[in-house]
Amino acid sequence: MDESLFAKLRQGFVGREDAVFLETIDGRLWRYRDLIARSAAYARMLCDHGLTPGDRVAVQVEKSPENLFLYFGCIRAGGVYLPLNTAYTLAELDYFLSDAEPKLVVVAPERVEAVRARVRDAVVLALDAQGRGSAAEAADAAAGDFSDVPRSADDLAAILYTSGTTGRSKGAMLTHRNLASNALVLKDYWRMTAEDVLLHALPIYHVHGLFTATNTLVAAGGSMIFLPKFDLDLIFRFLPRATVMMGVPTYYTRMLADPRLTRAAVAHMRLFISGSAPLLPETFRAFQERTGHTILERYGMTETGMNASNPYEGERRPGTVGFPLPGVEIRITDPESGRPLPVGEIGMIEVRGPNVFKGYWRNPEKTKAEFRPDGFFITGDLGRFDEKGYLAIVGRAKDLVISGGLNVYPKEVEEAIDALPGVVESAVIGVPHPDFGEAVVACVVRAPGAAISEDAIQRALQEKLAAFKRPKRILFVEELPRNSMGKVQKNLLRERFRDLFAQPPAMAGAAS
Ligand code: MCA
Ligand code: AMP
Repeated sequence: MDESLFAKLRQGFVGREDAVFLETIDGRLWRYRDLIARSAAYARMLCDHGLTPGDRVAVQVEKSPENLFLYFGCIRAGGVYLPLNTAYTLAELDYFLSDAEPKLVVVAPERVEAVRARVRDAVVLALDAQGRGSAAEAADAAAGDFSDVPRSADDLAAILYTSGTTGRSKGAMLTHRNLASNALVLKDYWRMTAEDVLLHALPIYHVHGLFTATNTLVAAGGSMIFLPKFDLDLIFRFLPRATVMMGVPTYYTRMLADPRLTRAAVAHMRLFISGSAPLLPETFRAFQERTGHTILERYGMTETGMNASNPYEGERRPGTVGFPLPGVEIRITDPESGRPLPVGEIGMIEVRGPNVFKGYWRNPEKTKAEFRPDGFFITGDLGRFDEKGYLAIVGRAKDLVISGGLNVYPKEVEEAIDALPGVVESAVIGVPHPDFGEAVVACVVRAPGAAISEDAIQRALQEKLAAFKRPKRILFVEELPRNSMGKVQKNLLRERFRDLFAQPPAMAGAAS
C-alpha cells in the first residue's frame, strides 16, 4: 500500500478536483486539478534530472505557488524535501549543502552560479519569486501524467535543519508517517473542512507554514489565499474572505497595533491559531476584547510537528498550549533522571507519537542523546500540566532565543562575534521585545585597548549570519558574570537588560 504523504492528503480533495486550492493576491486561481498536474510536472522533471527515491532536494526560494508544487512534486517522486530559509547567507548555505548532499538544489536565479561552484555533483536550478526560472521551465517541458513513487510510512519525506545548542545544525528527518499523521489529526482537531479559506501569510520553509498550514489545509480540501509574506495591508484586505489564519505571536501583536483590527474586519473568520513562540496572555486578552475571537494556541517543534493544542470547543486557556493531540503522549520528567513528575510540577517536556521524527540526519549520537530508551523525545522545553490537563510551557532548558517565531541559537552568534579581532568573548541573550517577543542582544567584552564598535561588529556579521540572527543591539560590558564553575550566568544578563527595548530607543544607551 502506498503510505506516501501525498496519497494521504489526496483523500482530502478526491472527487473535488475543480475546487479552488490556492489564490494569489493578484487574483490568479489554482484548482486542485492544477495542484495534481503541476506537482506531477515537477515530479517528472526531478526524475528526469536523475532523482531516485531518498535523494534530497534542497530548496531556497521565495514563496510562490510554484514553490509549493515543487514541494509536492518532490514528495510524489519519492524525494526528500529540504527547505531553507531565504535569509540564509551563502556561508550558511554551505553547511547544509555539504551535510545533506542533495541531488538537486533549487535557488533564486541570482544564486545559481555561486551554488553551482559549491556543489560538485548536484543539479542546480532556479526559481524566482514569480515562480519563473529553469526549474519551472523544466517542469513545463516535463508536463504529463506521473505515477507516484510508492513510499512506506517510515520513508523520509523531508529534512528540516534545526540549529544545535552546541555544534552544528542538525537535520531533523521527518517521515511520511510524521507529516501525514499530523495533518490528519490537525484537520479534525481544528475542524478544517473544504469550506475553509486559510489566510496563508507564513513563510513556507518551516514546519509552521509548510506542514501545519499547507498540509492540514490540503488534507481538508480547503482553499487558501496565499500571501507572499506577512503584511498588514494584505492581511486586512483578505481577512473579510478568510475563515482561518495561522501565525506567530508577532502577527497578532502587529495586528493589534493596527486600528483596522475591528470586530467587523474579522466577522467572516472562524479561527485564529498561534504558535512557534509563547503568546503573551495580554495579547490573548487584548485580541479577545477587540475582536471577540479567542486565539487558539498550540505547541510544536521542527522535530515533532504539532504536539499539543488548545481545544476547538471548550476553554482555550491563556498561557497554555492545551492538551496533547490525539495519538501524542506528553509527559513531564525530571530533566536529570528522566523520572516522571506528578501533575503540577515543572520539568522537561517529553513527547512520543507518530509525529515524532526518525532522528537526526547522519547523527546517531545526537539522536541517541535526545531520546529516552522508551522512545520519548526530550524536547528541551520546560513545562507543567495543570489540574485540568492543560500544558503550560514555562521555560527552556536549551539556550535558544525565539525572535518573531524564528529560532536563533546564541552559540552560533557568539562564535561569529568571538572570531572578530578585538573581541575577547561574548554572550548572546534574548531580551523581551515589543514586536519580536524576544530580541537577540549580544554582550561583548572587548580586548584592552580595542576600539571595535557596534557598527563594525554588525558589518562583519552581515556576510556570516542571516539578518534575523544578527543582534538588534550590541552592548559592551567589562566582563561576563560567571558562576563558581566558570559558566556564564546568562540569567543575570537577561535580568540586567530586560528593559532594553521597553525604553524609548534614544534612552537605550550602551551598558558601560
Ligand atoms: C525579519 N527580521 C527579523 C525577523 N524577521 N529579525 C528578528 N526576528 C525575526 N523574526 C529582520 C529583517 O531581516 C530586517 O532586518 C528587520 O528584521 C526588519 O524586518 P521586518 O520588516 O520587521 O520583518 P518582516 O519581514 O516583517 O518579518 C517579521 C516576521 C517574520 C513577519 C515576524 O519574521 C515571520 O514571518 N516570522 C515567522 C517565522 C515562522 O514561520 N516561524 C515558524 C517556525 P534588516 O533591517 O537588517 O534587513 S516553525 C516552528 O517554530 C515550530 C515548528 C512551530 O511550533 O511552529
Ligand atoms: P523550532 O525548533 O523552530 O521548531 O522551534 C520549536 C520551539 O518553539 C519549541 O521547542 C518551543 O520552545 C517553541 N514553541 C513552539 N510553540 C510554542 C508555544 N505555543 N509557546 C511557547 N513556545 C513555543
